Amino acid sequence: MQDNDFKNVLNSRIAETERILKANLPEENKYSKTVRDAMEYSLTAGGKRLRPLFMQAAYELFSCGDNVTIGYELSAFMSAIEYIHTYSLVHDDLPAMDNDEYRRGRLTTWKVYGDGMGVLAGDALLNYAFEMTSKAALRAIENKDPDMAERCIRASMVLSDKAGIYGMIGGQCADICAEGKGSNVSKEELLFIHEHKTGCLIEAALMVGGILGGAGKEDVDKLEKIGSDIGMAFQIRDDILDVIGNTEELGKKVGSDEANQKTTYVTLNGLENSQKEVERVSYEALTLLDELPGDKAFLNSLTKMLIGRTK
Ligand code: GRG
Repeated sequence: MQDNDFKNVLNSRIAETERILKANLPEENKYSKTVRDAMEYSLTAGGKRLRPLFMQAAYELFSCGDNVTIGYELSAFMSAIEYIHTYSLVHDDLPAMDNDEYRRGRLTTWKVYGDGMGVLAGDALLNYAFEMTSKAALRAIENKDPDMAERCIRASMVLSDKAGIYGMIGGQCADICAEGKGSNVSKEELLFIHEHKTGCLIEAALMVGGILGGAGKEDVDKLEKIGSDIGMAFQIRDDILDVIGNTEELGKKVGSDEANQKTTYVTLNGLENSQKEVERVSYEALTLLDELPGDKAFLNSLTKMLIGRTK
């Protein structure tokens, strides 16, 4: 895909994703308005929307090719994964975790609404994500589409598995436990943290897209491996950006890993080798992507864009 074509498609997909994310938010209620506002605040603060974009692109590989209309089920799951991702950031920024005041260039949710409301907004986003995926399954049953209902249930299982104790929460736990160890964190431990905290949700995005689109087990396994590689490249690049990045562009402080004497891929392997690893695992993902059906041009360009990302 030509650079300009890719940028145009990317921008229009981000705009459509943002429309869906907002449209799918829960109704307002006067007594729970504050938490609803905090959910919306955290969700509409920008962000790259990578997980829904990856999900949509994987879905398209197995349905009718490029630019498929986003139907009810895909819209529900694209929203659910971004709600889960947003909840994880809202909770990660809390005083009890990273105590961060800025994210995506704006004050963090707890800084605006208070830490109690920050906890609740994260909880509400997580609960609401699975309300959406359950509704999608129920609607398919009511529409007498057992095949789609089964896909929704399988996709929901993957999402809960990858976001929970076996996935992102497990990774966050390992990360918190490693904090006290300063620079005495082993490479094995660090890879576990990266794979789980960052990789699992990217794996889920691709797997859910594939499952909803009708992919068989073998292809879903390949999507999982591709997600794992992209997640690893993404996180190593994140470690690099914490050293060479620009606060304005990133929308958050840089240099925090060094200030916290944190072990990162960069502290273990140096900047140059870290970027080489970003490229190696990204190309591994691209090679595996070639084995999947459908038009891979958008997924290919999206993965390549992340190799040198600056935000
Ligand atoms: C609190 C359960 C719980 C988990 C938190 C995601 C996470 C785990 C912590 C956030 C801190 C961090 C550096 C995570 C690594 C993953 C990562 C780079 C997240 C940011 O994802 P982007 O860059 O964010 O896609 P945007 O803002 O673009 O949506």
